[in-house]
Parts: sequence; C-alpha cells; structure tokens
Amino acid sequence: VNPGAARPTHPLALAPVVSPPSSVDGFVKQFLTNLNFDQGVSLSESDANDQYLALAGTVRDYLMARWLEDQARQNEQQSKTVCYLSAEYLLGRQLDNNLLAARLTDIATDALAQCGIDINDLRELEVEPGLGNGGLGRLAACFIDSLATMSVPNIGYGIRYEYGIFRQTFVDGEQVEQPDAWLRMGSPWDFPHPEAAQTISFGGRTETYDDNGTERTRWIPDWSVLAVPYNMMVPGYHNGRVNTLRLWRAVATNAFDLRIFNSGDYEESVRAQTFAENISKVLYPEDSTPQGKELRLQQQYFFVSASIRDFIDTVLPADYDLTKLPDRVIFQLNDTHPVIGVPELMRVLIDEKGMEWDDAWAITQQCFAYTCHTLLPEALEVWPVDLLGRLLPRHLEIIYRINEEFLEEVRERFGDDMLRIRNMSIIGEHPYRSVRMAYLATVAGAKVNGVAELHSQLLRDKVLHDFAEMYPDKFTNVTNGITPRRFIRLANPSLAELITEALGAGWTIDLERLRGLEALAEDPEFRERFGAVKAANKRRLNEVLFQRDGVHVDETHMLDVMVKRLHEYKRQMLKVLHIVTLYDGIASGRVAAADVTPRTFIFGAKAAPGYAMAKRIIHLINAVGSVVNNDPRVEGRLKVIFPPNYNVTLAEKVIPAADLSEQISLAGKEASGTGNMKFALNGALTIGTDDGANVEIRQLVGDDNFFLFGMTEPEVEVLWAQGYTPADFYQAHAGLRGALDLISSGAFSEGDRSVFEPVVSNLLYDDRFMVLADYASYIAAQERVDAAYADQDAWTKSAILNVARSGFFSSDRSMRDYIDRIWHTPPVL
Ligand code: GFP
Repeated sequence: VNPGAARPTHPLALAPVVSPPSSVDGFVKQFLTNLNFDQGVSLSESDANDQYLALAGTVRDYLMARWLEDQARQNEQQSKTVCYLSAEYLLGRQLDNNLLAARLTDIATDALAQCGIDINDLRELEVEPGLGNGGLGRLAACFIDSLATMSVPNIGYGIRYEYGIFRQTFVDGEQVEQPDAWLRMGSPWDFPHPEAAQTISFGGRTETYDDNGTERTRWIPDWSVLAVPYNMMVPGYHNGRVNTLRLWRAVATNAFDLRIFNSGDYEESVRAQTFAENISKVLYPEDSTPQGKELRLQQQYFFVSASIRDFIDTVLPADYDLTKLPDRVIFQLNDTHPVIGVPELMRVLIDEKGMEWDDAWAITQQCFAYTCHTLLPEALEVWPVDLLGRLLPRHLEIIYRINEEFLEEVRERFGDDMLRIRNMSIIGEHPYRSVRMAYLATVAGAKVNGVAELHSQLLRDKVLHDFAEMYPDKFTNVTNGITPRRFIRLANPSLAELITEALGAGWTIDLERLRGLEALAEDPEFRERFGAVKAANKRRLNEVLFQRDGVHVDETHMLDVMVKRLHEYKRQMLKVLHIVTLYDGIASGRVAAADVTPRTFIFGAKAAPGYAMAKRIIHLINAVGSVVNNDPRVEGRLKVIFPPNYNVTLAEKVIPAADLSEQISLAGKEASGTGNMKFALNGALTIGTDDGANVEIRQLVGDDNFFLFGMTEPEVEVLWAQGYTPADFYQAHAGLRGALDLISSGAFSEGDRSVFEPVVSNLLYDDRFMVLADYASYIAAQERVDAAYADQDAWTKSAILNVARSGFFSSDRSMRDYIDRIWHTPPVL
C-alpha cells in the first residue's frame, strides 16, 4: 500500500473488503469456490493437495479483510512500526496457527467434514517453511506472533529462501542432507508483489561530483538484481489483527538479462539469471564453510537494502519528512546478519535523499537497535574488507568514516590508549583486515541487548566490555520467550484444555495467570489429570514416531529429551556419555538392570553440513542407539531414539511428551535457549547447568523442581585459567573411563576403533567445552533425577509447578520488555 501513489477513483474501489461469513456454510462455499477457481478442479476430482491448497486459501480469505484494514489504519495513524530484520524465520506449519488465531478451527473442521474430507489428512500435507537454523529463527517467529497478538505494528523482513534448512536423513547412522523443496507443492500462504520490487545493486565504484557547490558522492554499481516481496499474513490471536511478514526473493533484472540475450548468448543469459537468483536460493547453515561467504554477504545486503528502502519508499508517504524517521520506525537487528543496514540507511539518507552526514548519523543512531544471540567469539560475524569493498564500495567508505569518528570519540573520552583503540575499532586487523559487524551494530544502535540475564551481563562484562564502559546506558537485557499459542495451545491441546478448565480462558494471552496452577499442585485429583495428559502425549508421540520412522516409544519409560542444533557447546556428548555409562553398567553386570529407571532417550539435532565433529557426534548417537536398542541385556530399560529431520512440526509432538529436559551447555556458552522454556511450560523438569535462561528458569521454578549440575561460569573461567587438562578427569573417574574406553574399543562401530577415535581424542586432549570436567556432576544429578522419578506423584507435582511458574517465558512478555526498554512502540487499537 503506497499512500503516496495515485488512488483509483471508481466508487467500488472505496467499498470495504468483506470476509466470508463465519459459519460452516459460509466456509464450505468459500472452500468450494477456491477449489474450483483457484485449483481448477471439482470436489470429486480433487486430490488431497488441491484440497489443502483450497483450504489454506479459504483461511487466507477470512484474514484478508482485516489485513487490508490494519495496513490502512497503521498508515492513517502514522504509528511507529517495528521492522524486525532477520535472516531467519523458522515458522513451522501455518494452517493450524492461522485457524486458531482466526477462531476457525471448529468451523473449518465441520465444513470439510461436510465435504467428506477429514481435516487431519490435510494437516499432514503441509510442508513447514524451514527458513531458519534453530533458536534464532524460531525466536523471530515467536516474536512476530506476539506483536500481532498485542496489536503492535510490525513488519518482519527476511529472505524467501527457495530451499530452507536441509532435510536430514540418516544413512548407516550418518547424516545425509537432502534439499528442502518446501515450495514444490505450492505455497498458499504468501503473495508475490512484483510491482513492489526493489532494485538492489552490487559492485562497481564510487565517485564524487559537484552538486551546486557541494561535493557529494555517488555509487556507480556494476550489477543489480530485483528483490520481489512475498507477503505473508501474521494474524494475532483472537484480536482480529493481521501483521505482515515480508520475505524477499531475488529475480534477475530485465535489463541485465536483455543485454546478454540480445547479444545472442542464450546460455550466458540463463547463467546470468541463475547467478542473480542464487541470492535467495538457499538458507546458509550456521557453521558454514568459507566458500559461501560472498554469497552470504550478498544475501544480507539484498534483504536489508530491500527492506529499508521498502519502508521508506513504500510504507511511508511519498512526502514524508525523513528527519522524523525515528518517530515511525525502529529497525531491530536480529543478530549481526542485518547490520549492513546501518551503512545502507546512511547511504540512502546522504546520497539519495541529500542529507548531511551529521543529520543522517543522528537519525540512523535512533533507528537501529541490536540483539546479540551468542557468546562464542567465532560466531560474531566479520567481513573481510576486501570482500566488502568489492561488493559494496560505498558502504565500506561509510563504515570507515563511522569508525574514524567513533575512534575520535574514544580518544576524547579515554585518551590515546592505543590498545583500547585497537580493541574497539570497527575495523579489525588480525588475522586479516575486516569489519566487525557486532561492533558496528553496537556503535550505531540506540540499544544493545542480550537474550537472558546472564548473557546480557556477560556481554557487558566481557564480549563488549569496552563498549559498555563507554555507553553504559545502551546496554540492556531482554530475556527470550516463546509463544504460548503454538507451543501450548496447538502443541499440547490436552494440557491447554486442562488449564482452561482450571483457570478460565485468559491465560493464552496473559501467561502469568498460570500461577493459579500452583495451588492445584496440591490437589491429588488435578495431579492425576495432569499425569494423564502427559501419558496421552506420550501415546500420541508413539503414534507419530511409529508412523514416521517405525519406532516405538514406551509410555511407561521416563522420556529424557535433548532436542536442539548439534553443536559442541550444547554438549550432546555429555548426554551420550551418560547413556554409555548406564549401558556399560548393565552390560558389564556391575549394575542390575532391574535397578535402572527405564528411560527412553530422544534426540533431535541437525549438524551444519560443513561441521565435521558435529556430524561425527550424530553418527555416534545413532551407533550407540543401534547397539543399545538391540542388546537384550538392557531391553525394557534403555532405549535411544533419534528421529531424523527434527523440525518445528516434530517439536510440537516431542516436547509435550517429555519428562526430562536436557539443557546441559557449558556455563557461559548458551546465550539463552528457548527450548528450555518450551519444556518447562509443557511440564517437563529440567536437568541443566547455570547457563542462559536456565538460570532464570531455576530461580522461578525453585531449586526443588530443577536438577542443577556443573560448573558455574566463574568456575569455568578459573579452571581455564589454571590450565584445563581433560585427561585428569578421565583418570579420576572410573565411570567416565569406562564410557570413553567402550567407545574407543569399537563397541559401537563393529570393532572398528578408528570410527569414533576423533571424537574421543577431541575430548581427551582438547575438550573446549569441558564435557569431562562436568561429567561427574552430571551423572550425580541424573541419579537425583532417578530418585525423584521413583515418586511419580511428587514428580507430577514438580511438573505442575514448572508450568505454573514459567509464565514469565511468554514471548508476549519479551515483547513488552522490548517495547518498554527499546522500541517505544505503542499498540495501535
Ligand atoms: C541462538 C542462541 C540461543 C538463543 C537463540 C535465540 O540460537 O541461546 O536462545 O539464539 O536468542 F544460541 P541457536 O544457536 O540455539 O539456534
């Protein structure tokens, strides 16, 4: 919607858009219309995919009127918009979420039944858009859900990757990646808007010119691509609001194409097109190899430039006074991926809109805020100056000038302290000249936040210490959260019903109300019903996994679950060592099987394709699983399940069934975690380190309802400083020795000792994430878990208290904190 553009004058253009009637008959009619006119089939000829697409189209039709109204209202009220810039959105399936938001679930179910269709069959056809790697992308999806539910104007901006996160398969226990062609069967939830495309340029050079006596700079790029927006609706829960998620797809420009095409070189023309379109082809894996680096920078600039210009040129009125830009927008930088937006906004304001440097800088500093999601130094992005200068020469000049002025400020403040200046410079010198994107974001952003209390504190004290000293007021914390709509209402309908029965319906948008369950933890009847919900969720998981992978989950077992990206810092290896220890105990006869709590261990994890150690660990988990699951000595006691291709859809089934949530990263490494919150809110107890948001979970649920183990962050530091020798821990602990020796012996690799040797020697001689140092404490905590689980009634009580006390972790609360501390964007009612 471009309020500045000429409006059609025909009277019908002013007529309101009307939703189909909210009745079963109205739904049937609209559904059949879509089936006939959009899919081009009659009901009797239609297949399930036609029906799914028509169903999705029908839900969309219901939301459309509100969507159009909301965009118009936000323009009229000149409200301030949160533009969330994120390279990832891990959305999960859309159908159920949108039905729930629009209160259409029952109507749609009945309407389809009238057409002889079971809606459940169609649900299963939806391929989730996996446009993210893990927590970061899932967080973005939770946030946009909350903003819509809170009626806060928001546009989520990102990339419409043609291939999202790869589909994981296992071949002989090893991860094999398959492309994720999520668009293959059609994509009913988004709308392309080619007329709103932006031209995004790259390469070339800059030159100065005389503009009526003022020297100005312009960028003469080399090549460009079109960014075509695809809009998705983001409906709020039961409030009739619909925000927008705008994802950009790269398309070759005509000019680019035509020039080559006319020269008769058709092959070259196709190649050029492929080159341009590669930009939005695939989602980059988190720990990717350097080959793709240039393309990754292209992706980042592509979506950020398109988004900023879209907002300025399309969303704002044509004559908008850009000195007032901070009244209308805050660009939230989700990690460093969109930070190139800082020099881009400067360039637009100065080179395109004719502003002076100082004015542009003052505006830019109010329009951006930065969220950091990591503590691993290697995860803070840097771009080689050569590469950035080649791809975005004007931006590099701007970055240099920002840095020059910033370092001048540092000098004024702290004197000529060369070490400090070198440490704070946005341009790093070692091992090569590079732009430190986190520093650029920190200097430019109005606010910088971490994603859990401990993380924000470590950012201030360590990672960005000098900056926090210089700008103490910039730094703040916003603890992450998750949307209760998807992760309780949709994922755990039986629990949701039980809660609603106990507390009334308001908790879905006011999660602190879960506190009301505390009293009920004392009620034996409620505990029994709560326990029954868990058991039913285990049965449901059993059905899903049996259908999906042919494996069974025994509902009498404790379900001990670790699901998250595979990374050494998250320490899936510690979990493996626990399993091998238990197995070794029984198999060697040292421990009677009857004395071991029956447990099923469930893993879900993808490893970045270029991350060799992570892939070996996946192989090891599968190898341990295949030995354990086939050894009659441990039958009925231990079982390992590792369903391939863990994603949001599977998470929604696994998490509600879990008894024990594994959050076992090395203290000081996990920024927050959000899986930990999902488990607690679904009544699992956590075994965890004092890391990320675990700290806050433990404080809220209480020590009695949380199994804490491991070193604290300061203890980790002390051990490092002393010189950490993992082999000492190996020597000191018989159980650990037994487990590592068993792996080394080839027991899980058909006698081949070489297969897992790199994993074992990495632990013995390097062990950056101190798995061995925390082993003994972890095993002791697991023994406490067993003891606690033996009293099922007391366990259930703890589980209820976990739910009751975790309302703080709603993403609605996170959004309120961002609004109060950073954005200052009131709802538009
Ligand atoms: C990252 C961090 C997590 C954090 C999320 C969201 O995600 O600790 O909770 O971002 O802030 F590491 P993952 O790497 O875990 O996917």
